[in-house]
Amino acid sequence: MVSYFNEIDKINFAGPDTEKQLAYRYYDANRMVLNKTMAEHLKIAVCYWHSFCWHGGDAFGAATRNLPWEAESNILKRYENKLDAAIEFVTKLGVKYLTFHDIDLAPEGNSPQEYQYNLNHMVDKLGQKLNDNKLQVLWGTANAFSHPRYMSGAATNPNPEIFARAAFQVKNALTATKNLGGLGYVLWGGREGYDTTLNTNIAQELEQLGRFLTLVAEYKHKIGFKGSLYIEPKPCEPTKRQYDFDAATVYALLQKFDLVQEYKLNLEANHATLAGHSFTDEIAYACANNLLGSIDINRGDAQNGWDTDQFPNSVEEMALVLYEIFRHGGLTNGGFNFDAKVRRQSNSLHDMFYAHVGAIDVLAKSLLAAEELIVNKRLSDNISSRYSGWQTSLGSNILQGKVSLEDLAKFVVENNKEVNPPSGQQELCENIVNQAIWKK
Ligand code: XUL
Ligand code: CO
Repeated sequence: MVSYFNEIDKINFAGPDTEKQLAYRYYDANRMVLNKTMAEHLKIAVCYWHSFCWHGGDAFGAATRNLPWEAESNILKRYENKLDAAIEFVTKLGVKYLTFHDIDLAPEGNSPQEYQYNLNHMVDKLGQKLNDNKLQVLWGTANAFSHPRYMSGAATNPNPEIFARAAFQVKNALTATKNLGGLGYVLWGGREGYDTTLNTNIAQELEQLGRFLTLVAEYKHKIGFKGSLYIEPKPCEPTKRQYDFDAATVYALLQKFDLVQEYKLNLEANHATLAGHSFTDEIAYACANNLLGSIDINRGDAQNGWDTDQFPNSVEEMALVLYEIFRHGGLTNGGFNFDAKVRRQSNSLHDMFYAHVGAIDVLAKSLLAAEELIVNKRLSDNISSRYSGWQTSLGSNILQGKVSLEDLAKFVVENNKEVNPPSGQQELCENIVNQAIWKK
């Protein structure tokens, strides 16, 4: 087997004082944190598409990245080489999970039959590699947005034959994910949205989307897939407005189509910021509604509002994100998928290592800060005391529906006293977070 990264050794934990660049300063896979190892909590995944498929092109320029696994004329062999590169990369990085789209893994071919043949072929190869290297699929998905047939959407296309074609892909990709023992399956809306209301029947398209999501959930149960189904919200890009805009919009869709029990959310940092939310707020909303499933971890650029998919590099931001996730018990089938790509000018294969190693350390350091906040309970004690009034008979009677608006009005008149609101202590809370980050 060819090595694509032969100058790189396996990346190990070396502690915060190491001088080595390709070493972990904080990510110590077997370190116990909140009763589990770091690796078990984070379930870090490398995504196939950005690292092994993307050539570095952008809207203004051509490829900048030379991917040596593509120097092969036989197309199936080319995809087998790509698989070798992916497995070498994740094993050297020391992480356990991969994520992929159907057509990242196998060539699409020129007919549905060829698509199926190629996918089955590559699933066999991947299954073998996963076994040999003790790796797992965090989630699989289908790319129903790149091919020109999907230019007006997949499930929300005006043409039912395109709907059927997307169903064909999702059926195959979900079956493949199940056969590979994947922990989850993602539906990202791709082009499920519109560019102008002038040519769009929104009510019709929403009905189609609801039907599609229902068909996928039914099929999941039919084949006995035990993993989780996730929807990945994104407000726009590629379309002007997407139907899965953010966590709250997807929650409304799930309720409308009676699918709340079937889907959780795969929340992506850069998608939340495009929707105008901080990532922590988006996660908090999902947790409050029992919808958190998995995380696509990346970041945008604060000045240019598009999906730059950069690797996370701020412990200040990430500590809040991880605290929010872990104070609600962490992820079950989900993990942290690096849906992130190196910059177009980072055209050495080594840049992929620098990117992942640095970002994994950011996650690990942030997890330690989250642990400190959860264990010292200063923030959660503050919340408990702020809301303690709801434990009194007045509070519980209100929430249990035992009092009417008139009862409350009478209570206020009889009680006749002004409430002195206590401090919300935001600055103190923010100091407590920084102290947890700075703690050795
Ligand atoms: C696009 C995006 C996708 C999904 C999977 O912005 O995030 O890569 O994660 O289709
Ligand atoms: Co994503």
